[in-house]
Amino acid sequence: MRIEEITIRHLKMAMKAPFKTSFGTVHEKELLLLEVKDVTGTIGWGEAVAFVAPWYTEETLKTTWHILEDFLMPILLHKDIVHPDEVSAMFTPIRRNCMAKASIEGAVWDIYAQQSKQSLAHALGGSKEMIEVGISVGIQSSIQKLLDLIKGYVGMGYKRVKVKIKPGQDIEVISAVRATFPDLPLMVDANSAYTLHDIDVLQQLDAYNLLMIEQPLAADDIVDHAKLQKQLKTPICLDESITSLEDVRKAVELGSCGVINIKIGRVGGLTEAKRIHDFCKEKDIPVWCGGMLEAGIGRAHNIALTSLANFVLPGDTAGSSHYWYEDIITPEVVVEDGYIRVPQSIGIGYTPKMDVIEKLTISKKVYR
Ligand code: OSB
Ligand code: MG
Repeated sequence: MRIEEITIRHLKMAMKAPFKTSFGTVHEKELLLLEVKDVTGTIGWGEAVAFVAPWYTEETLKTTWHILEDFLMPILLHKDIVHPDEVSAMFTPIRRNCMAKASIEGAVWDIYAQQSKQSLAHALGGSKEMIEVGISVGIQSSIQKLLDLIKGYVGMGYKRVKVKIKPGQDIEVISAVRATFPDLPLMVDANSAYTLHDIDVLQQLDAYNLLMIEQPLAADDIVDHAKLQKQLKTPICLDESITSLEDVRKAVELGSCGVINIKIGRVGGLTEAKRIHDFCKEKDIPVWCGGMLEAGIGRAHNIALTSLANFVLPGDTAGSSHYWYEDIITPEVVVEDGYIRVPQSIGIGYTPKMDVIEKLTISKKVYR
């Protein structure tokens, strides 16, 4: 394959409800959509998941566009590629900027799957036909509101519930959730809101039979997480701290976590995500697929990745209708009884809805 043309579209999508974490609130999602065309006319799609502000990691929508335009596209355009694994190798001279890299690499994987006449899931080595999904619930204005929401998600069949916490909105919240739902597979996500000074609070969480505590400490830390893990019964799951297989290797070696959240954007693409999956499988570390409030293209990539065998814990890939009034793909992603069926057709298995995409596009540029 040889990439000859790339169209970047900046989309703005209204969310059904704002999503609040310890680092901030997303009211409407803005994202970059990449339409990548190879010399034979095959089109692959990628989604850049960075937010407008650098709260979650340092990347933003604008930095991804800049890195794509000025560095990644000049490396990729008009070069012969045999396999998508080559793309991350081509990008190694560019440090980090993982979400920018992942957006274009995902589109190359899509083209590769289509041209080798297989589903993206199959191309990645995935074999599951159904994947289990959970739901991530943002910080709410009251505990009652949270309990009502969770009741609804449990009724919809979601396989586990993740509750966002932050200092001051943690023990009281989780104790109410646990009292109301004694058997619910439950976890919390702090998005780096705590330090080792908060060890008392974090140890109190051990009392609530949580599946894991996601990213309690700083994004750039694995040393304090190792100290914390030694003093907790509940496994720590790393999210923000993991940007590569090397990060995972070091975290596992130090004992910083018992679970890894893999996000394609955060680790620089599907090839690196697959490598992390394979390493964790060998080390007996369970993994699951995290989410970035993706629109349909990102969701499709998450589903394909989650079909790999060691994604043994439910992921955060909710159905399209959870966040969106209308998603940008057809059919939309449907969750039934907590499962998503992995598409078996060629490519990502969903078709971009061009009319909806055009309607949501606020700017666009074509590169050749
Ligand atoms: O930490 O996993 C996170 C959303 C935005 C930024 C970071 C995170 C999240 C979520 C929601 O938890 C995941 C999703 O439903 O897409
Ligand atoms: Mg997280």
